[in-house]
Amino acid sequence: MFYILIIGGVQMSLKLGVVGTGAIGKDHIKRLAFTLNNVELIGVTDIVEGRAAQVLDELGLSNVKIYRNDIEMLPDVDAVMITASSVAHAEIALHALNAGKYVFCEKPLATTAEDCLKIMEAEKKYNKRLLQVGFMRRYDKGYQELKQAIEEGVIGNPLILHCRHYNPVVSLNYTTEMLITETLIHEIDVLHWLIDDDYQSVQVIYPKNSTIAEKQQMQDPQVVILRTKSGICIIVEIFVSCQYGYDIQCEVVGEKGIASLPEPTSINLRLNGEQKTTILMDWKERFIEAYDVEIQHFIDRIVGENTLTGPSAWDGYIAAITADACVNSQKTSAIEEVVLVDKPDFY
Ligand code: ISE
Repeated sequence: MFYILIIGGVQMSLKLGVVGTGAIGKDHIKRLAFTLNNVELIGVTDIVEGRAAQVLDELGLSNVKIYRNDIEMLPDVDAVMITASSVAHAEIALHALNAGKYVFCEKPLATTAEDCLKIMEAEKKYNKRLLQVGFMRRYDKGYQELKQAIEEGVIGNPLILHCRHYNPVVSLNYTTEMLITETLIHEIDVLHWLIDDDYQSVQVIYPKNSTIAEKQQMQDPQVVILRTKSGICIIVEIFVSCQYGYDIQCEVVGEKGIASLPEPTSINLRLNGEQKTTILMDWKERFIEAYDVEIQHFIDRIVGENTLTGPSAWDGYIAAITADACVNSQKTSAIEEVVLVDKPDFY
């Protein structure tokens, strides 16, 4: 939906361009064009020949301009949304920041901690936040309710977290490492935000491999144990070929009770001698509202306040360093420390 706000005679609508039109790119293009307010989708670009045109055609958006690359798009936009493949995130983010543009970067911010630091340096020059990372779970109503219950002390101090991130299936190019860098990365971000604590160490354990994973030559499932600075123990099961559905669970055991992430609502059917509810299969459906709220928040903060408050480049850096420690542990089977640089005052 495209509304133009007129405040004091000034036109307030964010001119935005999208870099990358794969699965999540297409999804975001759709919400930018048809659902979100105060934003004008100026153009898109994709490194894959013909893909941008095909996506725009499928969505009935043939009036949106296709640029040859992100650099060509920059002069025409106020903000860039990065939904390209993860390895390209850092370069595109740096182009945009160096041109003084706002950036919404899908997770992960970059594939190396070093690139995250470069991005933080580029942003710091402006003395205000210009970049938000697409950690959408923080905008999910369920996680927000869980955080509120913890903060209100409903279950007492958190001691243990049991979490599950299961996908029915993943693309054939998925690797053992990607279970951490593309999948666990969401838990890495949302859990330290949830309990307001920092990670001290991590360890990855391999249970028996699934036969599907064996064919894809990856290790799946994996169990990740994260310990926080205050001593909370977090156990996350990652299983990306579980077949039965997209299943996200988070249970917080406190000193006097347990709080769990609410299940997505679905009717309960009693029929033909069975009782059943639906489990979603598609991750884009599970967090559909969170994505809308997250990106609307990004737009509104820029249009209204001229700065950002969502997940920052520092959060992207924490995720990258913690993911690196997990990937090391995949290789060593040992407990690996999470060592961060000092947090810049800016963040
Ligand atoms: C996928 O890579 C994502 O980024 C989604 O946000 C996540 O929910 C999904 O499980 C991942 O496979």
